[in-house]
Amino acid sequence: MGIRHLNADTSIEEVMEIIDQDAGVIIDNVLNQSQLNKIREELDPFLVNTKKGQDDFTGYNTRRVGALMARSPECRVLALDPLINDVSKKFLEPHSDGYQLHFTSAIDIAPGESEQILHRDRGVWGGYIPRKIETQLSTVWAITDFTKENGATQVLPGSHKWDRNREPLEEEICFAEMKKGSVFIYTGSVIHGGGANNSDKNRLGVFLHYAPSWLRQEENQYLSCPPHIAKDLTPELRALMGYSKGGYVLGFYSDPEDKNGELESVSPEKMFGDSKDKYGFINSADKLVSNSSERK
Ligand SMILES: O=C(O)CCC(=O)C(=O)O
Ligand SMILES: [Fe+2]
Repeated sequence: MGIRHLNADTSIEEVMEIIDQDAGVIIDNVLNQSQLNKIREELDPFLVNTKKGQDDFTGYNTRRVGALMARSPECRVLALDPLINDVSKKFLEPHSDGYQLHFTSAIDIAPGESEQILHRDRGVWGGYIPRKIETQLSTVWAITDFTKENGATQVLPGSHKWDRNREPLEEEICFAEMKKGSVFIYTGSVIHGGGANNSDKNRLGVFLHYAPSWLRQEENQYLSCPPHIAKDLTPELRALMGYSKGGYVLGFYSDPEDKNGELESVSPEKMFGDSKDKYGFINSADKLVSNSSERK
């Protein structure tokens, strides 16, 4: 079994079908060369001085650069990609009233790196979330080609349905091999890990992950892209990053300087003068109470 590939003009139905079966799928050739060049130019100044990882998980020959919404205008375009956002919505909203950007990282695997420990990304929440709730929709945008030789992500398609203790066999491991400009979509429940780089060139991917709006984000978006930078982003992107509410009162803020009562218990959208607040009013008190116990 390998990882299936779809064309860039694929339908959301095809993507969802494969995600359901394999928990991973590649969409070929989405980005053009000029977009790839821009991403390179925007990330290189940060990648060049970043220290390599320091343990078996982050890799001793791998560089990771975050805060991509603040640092890279082109990565903002990727975060808002319409197909990816449709897939995130469909995949995550059965267990949430919304979804948010959860993690941004450029992962640059240098020659000589060994395989990353295989894992399920949902482990960041400590294993407390029932498996029936999908917690993450992830993307890896290939900025260089991804090959088995240069460290393409290792993946165990279908492992989202395995018993939690089932260990992968060597021969079950597949590789997210793809041309630069393609995107690998996978879920928080599939076993995967970075590959070993046995080539003489670096492998660079832009990782953008999404999660239900009620979960704590892996990368703190408010510190990685603070308000003085976020003010220049689009309202749509800000809302996706969490500068918005995730429910009637979830994620409100009060401006500590405000003595006029104007920015008291309001949606973060107000900070930027946006009037939108999807959860500004409760539909009914009954619904609010009934939603507070477990939904089937
Ligand atoms: O670099 C890769 O291909 C995968 C990285 C990864 O899975 C992680 O750091 O969680
Ligand atoms: Fe991972």
